[in-house]
Amino acid sequence: MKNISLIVLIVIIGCSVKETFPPAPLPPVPAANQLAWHQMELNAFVHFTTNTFTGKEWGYGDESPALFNPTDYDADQWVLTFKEAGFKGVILTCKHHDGFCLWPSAYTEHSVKNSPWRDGKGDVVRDVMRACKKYELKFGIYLSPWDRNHAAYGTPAYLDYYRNQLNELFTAYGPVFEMWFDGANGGDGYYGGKREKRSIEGSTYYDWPATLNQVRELEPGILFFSDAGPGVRWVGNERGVAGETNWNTITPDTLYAGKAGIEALLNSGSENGTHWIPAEVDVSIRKGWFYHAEEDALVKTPEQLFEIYLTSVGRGSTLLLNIPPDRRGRIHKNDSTSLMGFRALLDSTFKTNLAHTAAVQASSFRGKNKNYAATNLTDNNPTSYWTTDDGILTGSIELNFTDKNTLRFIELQEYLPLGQRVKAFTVAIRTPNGWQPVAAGTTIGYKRILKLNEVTTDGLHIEITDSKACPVLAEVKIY
Ligand code: FUL
Repeated sequence: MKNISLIVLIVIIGCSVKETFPPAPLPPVPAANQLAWHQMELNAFVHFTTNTFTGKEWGYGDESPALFNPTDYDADQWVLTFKEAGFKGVILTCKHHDGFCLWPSAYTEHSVKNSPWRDGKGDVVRDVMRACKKYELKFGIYLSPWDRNHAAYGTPAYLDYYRNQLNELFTAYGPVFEMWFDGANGGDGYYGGKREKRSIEGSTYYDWPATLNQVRELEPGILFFSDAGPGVRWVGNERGVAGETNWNTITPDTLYAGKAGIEALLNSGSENGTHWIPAEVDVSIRKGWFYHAEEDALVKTPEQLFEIYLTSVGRGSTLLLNIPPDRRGRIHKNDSTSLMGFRALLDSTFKTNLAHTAAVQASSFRGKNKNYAATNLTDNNPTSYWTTDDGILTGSIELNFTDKNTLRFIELQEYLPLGQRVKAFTVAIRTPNGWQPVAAGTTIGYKRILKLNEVTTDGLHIEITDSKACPVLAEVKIY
């Protein structure tokens, strides 16, 4: 009899111990550098080249380096402006499609070394990298694969040139957190004076795997952005809008930079994608990517930037906002004023997290173990989480406030080290007539923000209605 009780006891303990193991990761999961990238949320993009002085968006490649001559250049001013606006990284167009290099490359004459600026001794890449170190932002590199200046573009010899430049950049400058390859592949250009159209086979010409391996040797933690990743994918538009459904997962086999017609897929990712390749939202604060004085009145307002924040960061992406320096080599005051207004809007909107003041409970939590209880959702600690037993794919969370509050936003976060799971959720508020739905969403990912349109209530009900595996939520915030 005693033995039987002992066995029963061991079985009971065994069961409860088993259930309190954390959920197994649901592959694919993010790598450490991707997780760090998610947490950055806001990065600045800087487009600067001879286009700034010619008024073009895509230089033909025949622009004289003598055109590049900023009159009051100050890279520290750019980076400090970005820092004050809350940006965590900067990606610089070291070379855009026109081929002009913002550093004195040993492999071409088409660079700052042949410009009158600083008597040919200037180096924008070095200055931005140093300013990033000074102000503690991460530094990233854009090196256009398409080069309308280079005579060898379209032949294998150009690949040597491109790779030599990568070696140069990744040896002399760094650390580099992200490397950007855009999808503009081939077309007409100067090409060393030939002035012709050159087409390339986008899926094979660049032999990306070899190039990426070369860069990885020099910068093991690097994240590569392109339409297809492998580190970060394009979001499929340049309007600042990630998919309302936004999976960080996608199957990259059939993707390559520049492939036509993949925008919708890139925008939403795929629920059962084989790789973790989150979407990055690139958009310009102006109409164009480069500074043009005639667009001074078209700088996006703080309110427009705030809406873009909601459709990018608020949909689980990272926002890469382009802010181009002007002909002086400074961020124009219209842009910096707008950025500071944007910052002020973010700070005031997301200042008081009302979830802290609420009592929180869930329909169930894993193994009835407090390590996984709903209180983890409101502890402002993104490393603790609420989750359910394996096989439980739904669950509800209720927040009860002592007083009525007017609610404008709800922010949810999944615990990404265990993979992206939630497929659908709803939000309701308590009213005298029972629970009234006020919002609904599909994916959550790193962060999901939904508008609540100033509803007044003392209770909120979140229902996870579908999930790929037991839901694992890190935070719920209410503003
Ligand atoms: C595109 C380029 O063609 C644009 O000029 C800009 O650099 C944008 C960010 O990427 O592919």
